[in-house]
Amino acid sequence: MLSSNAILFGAAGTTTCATPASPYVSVNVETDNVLSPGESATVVLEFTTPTNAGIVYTTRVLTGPNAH
Ligand SMILES: [Ca+2]
Repeated sequence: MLSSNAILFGAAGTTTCATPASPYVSVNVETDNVLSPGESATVVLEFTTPTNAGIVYTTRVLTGPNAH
């Protein structure tokens, strides 16, 4: 979820498999394409806020084939 006054910079698209529809980025989990036990991934989210007002967001992790 992302407040309507903000845009996720570099979003790959918008989720379609799980509501609410949300902008998403893909996470690099190495060449096996799996986030395995003990493995970690870091994601930097950048937002554009045309009004410079505060924004609200929550994150989700979706996985599986065509998880977005
Ligand atoms: Ca991996």
